[in-house]
Amino acid sequence: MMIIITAFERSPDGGKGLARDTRVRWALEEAGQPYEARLVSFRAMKEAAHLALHPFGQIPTYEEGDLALFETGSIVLHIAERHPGLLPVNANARARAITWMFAALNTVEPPILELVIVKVTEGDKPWKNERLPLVQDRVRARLAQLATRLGDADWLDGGFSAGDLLMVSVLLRLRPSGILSEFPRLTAYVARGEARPAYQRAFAAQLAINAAP
Ligand code: GTB
Repeated sequence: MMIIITAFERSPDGGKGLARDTRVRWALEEAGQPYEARLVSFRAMKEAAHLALHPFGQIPTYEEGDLALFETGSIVLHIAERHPGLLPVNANARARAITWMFAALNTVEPPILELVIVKVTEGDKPWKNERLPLVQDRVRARLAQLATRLGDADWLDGGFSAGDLLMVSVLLRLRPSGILSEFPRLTAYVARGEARPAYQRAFAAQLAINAAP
């Protein structure tokens, strides 16, 4: 059964890989699963056909036969549970890797999204200049804790896992801010993720769509 995901018809980042379909593509590439991408416009995302797949009118979604999923955490976990390579076999190591998936999405991503909101969505608001340094410092505090835990290891808990896939994906969103480069260990960690052949294929696939004339 062919897997179908949805992605932006034209991502606002022009193909930098920051939209969330990239993490799903990456997981599918790590798992060696072929897939097709159905591209949707911002208008189509809010129409009934897409809302039936995604109640919040967003991308990405995941369809496989009669299964339809939304939320990248759930989609990546689904892929990781069904195919080898993204979660350890040992039960405790597997539970720890899943913990890192939640940590990426529930603890590290929120302040990063807050930063995007202050800079982009609320960029013209009068409170922006007061709020920005506060939010930046909250991001720095999280990154400092993460860098301490990572230490000199290549990955968060032993071998590469779906936890690293989501954590690297979340951290990539920070790169345009310059904050990531304040943390050399995390910069190297993200570079290790990006160097993986599966990430390269996922990145190229979304770029091919977004860089098209
Ligand atoms: N929690 C959900 C998940 O993890 O799946 C969040 C999904 C989500 O935010 N989807 C965004 C979306 O559909 C795309 S990824 N937005 C349209 C809408 O809500 O109407 C967020 C995103 C968008 C653009 C860039 N960019 O251009 O840099 C980066 C990330």
